[in-house]
Amino acid sequence: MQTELPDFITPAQEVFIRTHLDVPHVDAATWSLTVEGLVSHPLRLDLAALRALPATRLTAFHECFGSPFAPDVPVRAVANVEWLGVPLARLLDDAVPHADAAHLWFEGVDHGTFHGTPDIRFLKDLPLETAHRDVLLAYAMNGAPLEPVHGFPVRAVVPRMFGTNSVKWLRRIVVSDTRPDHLFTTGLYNRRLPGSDRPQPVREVDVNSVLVAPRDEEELAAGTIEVRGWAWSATEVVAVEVAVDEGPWEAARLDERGPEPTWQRFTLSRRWEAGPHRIRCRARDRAGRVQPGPGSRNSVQEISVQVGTQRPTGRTVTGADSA
Ligand SMILES: Nc1nc2c(c(=O)[nH]1)N[C@H]1C(S)=C(S)[C@@H](COP(=O)(O)O)O[C@H]1N2
Ligand SMILES: [Mo]
Repeated sequence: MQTELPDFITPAQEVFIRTHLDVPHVDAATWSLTVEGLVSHPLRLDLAALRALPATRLTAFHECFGSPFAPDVPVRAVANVEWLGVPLARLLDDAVPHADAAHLWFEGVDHGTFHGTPDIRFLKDLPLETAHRDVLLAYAMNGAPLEPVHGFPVRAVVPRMFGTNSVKWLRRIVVSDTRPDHLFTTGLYNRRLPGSDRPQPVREVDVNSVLVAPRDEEELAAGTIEVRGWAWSATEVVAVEVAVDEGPWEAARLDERGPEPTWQRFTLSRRWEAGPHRIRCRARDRAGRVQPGPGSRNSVQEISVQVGTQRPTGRTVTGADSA
């Protein structure tokens, strides 16, 4: 999949949408969020109570893992979003988890049938420590209330992790000493990482990058052309290289990441000869991970362009030109 992503912040209407069940229509007036299970003080907050708590802004990339049935297929569904909400840590501090609490279950309002399993809810879990440190309970995206498809009125946002962990239409957080045995936790969304033979939950994102210009199959005039794109990882991306045709790999200019887990812009300007060309980009992160070749969900992306000797007009060449 290729997306048009010119801006550092992706406008809400261009952010990809992923739902497994039916999109619920949540009435903000009756919605509430509970924190329950192994806690000394169970909580129930309505929207006004949540919004009255001190809020935090977080700009972060947002990436879908792709189909849990095809974990090795690249989808490159990615965006970069400014969230506003309440750190989950605040609610956990109020609720006071018991000493044996180790996992948090996040339950959405949505339910329905998923691949033949009826009556299922969307549920994910995280280690208590991770959730306490990172999770934001977001009620706004890019300065506007969440749209219904993106989880109105409140969703979890788990920075640096695949989007599947960021439960939309959040209604219940259960504090537990065990992981939930559930289709979306122990059933689907598990994978083997390089160097390990045990499947692990789909959590931290891989190092990845996407080309946004030129576009696949674009026709361009010969001369200086700038290649542009975005790179991101669970840690900072420290290098992006671009290869044209057989290479070599050339270092692109790469923006630094800053303190927040955002994506990073890369650009490379070079002169192009007329003819067909292919372009690839590959990112490396601070942990030393590099995007692999074909066969992985974060494989190096490749596009094809056609460079002509004249500026393309988008119209058929006329008789005078072709004579
Ligand atoms: N309740 C609920 N939360 C959910 C999902 C869902 O189906 N139901 N899909 C997940 C997946 S797989 C992704 S990639 C992100 C997508 O968020 P978005 O649609 O706002 O981009 O939401 C996650 N949270
Ligand atoms: Mo996803």
